[in-house]
Amino acid sequence: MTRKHLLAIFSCFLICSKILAADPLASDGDDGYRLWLKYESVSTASVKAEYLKYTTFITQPGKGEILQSASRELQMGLGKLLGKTVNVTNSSGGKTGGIIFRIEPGADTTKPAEGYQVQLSGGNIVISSKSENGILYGTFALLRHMQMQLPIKGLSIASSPKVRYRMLNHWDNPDGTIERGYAGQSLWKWYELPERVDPRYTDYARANASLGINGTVLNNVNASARFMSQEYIAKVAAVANVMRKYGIKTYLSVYFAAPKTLGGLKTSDPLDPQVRAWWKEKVAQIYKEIPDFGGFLVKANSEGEPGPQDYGRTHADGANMLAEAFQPYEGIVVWRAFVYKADPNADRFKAAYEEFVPLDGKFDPKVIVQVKNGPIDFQPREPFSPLFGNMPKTPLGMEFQITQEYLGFATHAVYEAPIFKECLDSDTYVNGAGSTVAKVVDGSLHGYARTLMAGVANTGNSRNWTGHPLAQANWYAFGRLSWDHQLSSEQIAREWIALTLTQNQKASGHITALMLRSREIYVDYNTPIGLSRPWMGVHFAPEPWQNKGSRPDWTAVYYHRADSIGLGFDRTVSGSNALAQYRPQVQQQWHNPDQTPLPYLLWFHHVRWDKKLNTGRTLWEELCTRFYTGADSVMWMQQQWDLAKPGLDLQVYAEVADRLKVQRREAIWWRDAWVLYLQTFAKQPVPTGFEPPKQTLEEVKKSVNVYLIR
Ligand code: BDP
Repeated sequence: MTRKHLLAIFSCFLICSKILAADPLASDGDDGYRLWLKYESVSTASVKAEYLKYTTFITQPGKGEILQSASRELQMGLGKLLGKTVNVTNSSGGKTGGIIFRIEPGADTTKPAEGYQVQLSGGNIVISSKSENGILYGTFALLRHMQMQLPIKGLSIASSPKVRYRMLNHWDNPDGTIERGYAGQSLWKWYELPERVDPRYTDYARANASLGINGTVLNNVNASARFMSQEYIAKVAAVANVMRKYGIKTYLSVYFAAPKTLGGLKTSDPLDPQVRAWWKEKVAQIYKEIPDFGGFLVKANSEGEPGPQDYGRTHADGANMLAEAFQPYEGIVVWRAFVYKADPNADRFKAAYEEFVPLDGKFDPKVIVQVKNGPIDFQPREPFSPLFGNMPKTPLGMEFQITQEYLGFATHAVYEAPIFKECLDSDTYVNGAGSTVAKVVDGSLHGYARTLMAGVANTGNSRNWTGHPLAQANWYAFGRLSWDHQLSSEQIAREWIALTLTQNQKASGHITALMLRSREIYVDYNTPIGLSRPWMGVHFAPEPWQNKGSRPDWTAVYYHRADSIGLGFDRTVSGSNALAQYRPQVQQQWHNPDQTPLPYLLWFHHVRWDKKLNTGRTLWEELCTRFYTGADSVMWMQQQWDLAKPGLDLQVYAEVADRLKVQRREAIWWRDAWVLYLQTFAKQPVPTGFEPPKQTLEEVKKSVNVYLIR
């Protein structure tokens, strides 16, 4: 090699390294991995000085592994927040200026064991609880307080969970794919477990524990029987060993026919003694490996999954058989109520109620029935499920979906706290006014001993966990609400923004506004005035014209019922009468089309195209107004995001800005698809003031087909 060559290589190296160094997006940006546990250096000097005074030591009584996680987290957090190393001692020796963990065994037994208090006492910060879990939650609360740079003076936080089982449901498959997952592959690397335990599992557990989540179901509800094999139980045990340190119990979804397919029995009939013995043995085998195993989650006789009805038995027969296997242990059985039969004349809305209400009081006390928030399926907006309140003798758990199956996957920014809150705050009127869904779920209405809130996870192995950076807020919001459903959407958004994105007040204001309006904007361009779209397929592209499916409720036309007269599903007494499943006060809100609030109108009524709504516009005009203003409001979201830019990390800014561009394009896609398709029935022009779609219906259909092929 000549000197000239060497020089050329050297100067090329210099230029390349300059380019790399000059590119802050590629090298210096926030990749989102740390979520809301960033622990960035405290920037306000006076606050920092105060924090330094109270963090000279950590006192941890005993060697419990959850306490160790708490002190490890504190050491790490304080190291980053304050740039100091803090030692852990087993006694304060009367010193002041430290953080003391205080377990209070046998204290007030009426308080739930996981509650905690964090307060200034005797010159120390004292974190007290009746349980190690509570100390861990208190530790995270203190770290949250410090990350938000709040004053130590007058520090007094007391909190306890309103719901006992707060869990994520992963719809992850053994091959690494995730059903309805949009953030990469599964976090669980089954092929390398149990020997290699990915350190990321610890960060997953930290993130959940920081919100108070205490359970995780590792596999898809459309479950593989493989998880019941000895090989997989050993793998699950390795993951459970990590979760345990953070107070998280591990659960599995089960395949109801496993006794037959895996165990080689002739049947999986829940009343068959051999089948019952098989499950008992299986559960015992699991507890040998995982002594704190959480329990089973079951999807049975739903969307082709096997279940007790295959043998002429009921959901209660199936659930109780499994509950029997759990009698010697703490574990529970979570039985899902997501069922609907392939009956061409039925209304899917009514199915879960019809199957489950007659079984009220027939379930073993170890069973919790898990109900999706709405009667159909995680739509952008649904009325609350009429099951809530109508099974007073059976604990009903809430199932929310955090992953954005119907909310634009990982490209649309939709903050979900308002969806969760809307359902929790709905009044069922079962015991008079104020009988909210939240009170059903937290057990205060019917006195359920076991209470549950589950969220279908939106995590994957994307570096930032959730694909869309703002989707982290949905994981966060679910966790915070499962602990305390009284928190407001705005409070949670502000907290998440401060911990994750920025503490710049102006930027935070713009992002809060964007987040709080994002769901309504999405509904407007996607499914306004009570439209829904749970038809088969990828659940992403607009296909309101889809009219072929192996069953009627797997088509789009089944749901919107557009015809030459009007639009919407008549669920009043003149139609399917699904409304009758609600209490009279609820029926009253929705039975008269003139008084039904617009967000629910087409859920319950078939409305004429030319009907004047209370906005002064006809149905057709109102629909167009929503589709157009919804799609245009994405530009408003873009503006808000741009205004926040000075307070944001550049990598995060750019990533969200790009995704918003995609959202804008796809919002127009949705708008045009609906407007052009519905126009074939309404036979009216797009109202003045709105520019008619540039494409034809055929062109939109083609673009959707191309999408579906891909
Ligand atoms: C639907 C999903 C499907 C799930 C099902 C369920 O499209 O993938 O398996 O719910 O919850 O929303 O079981």
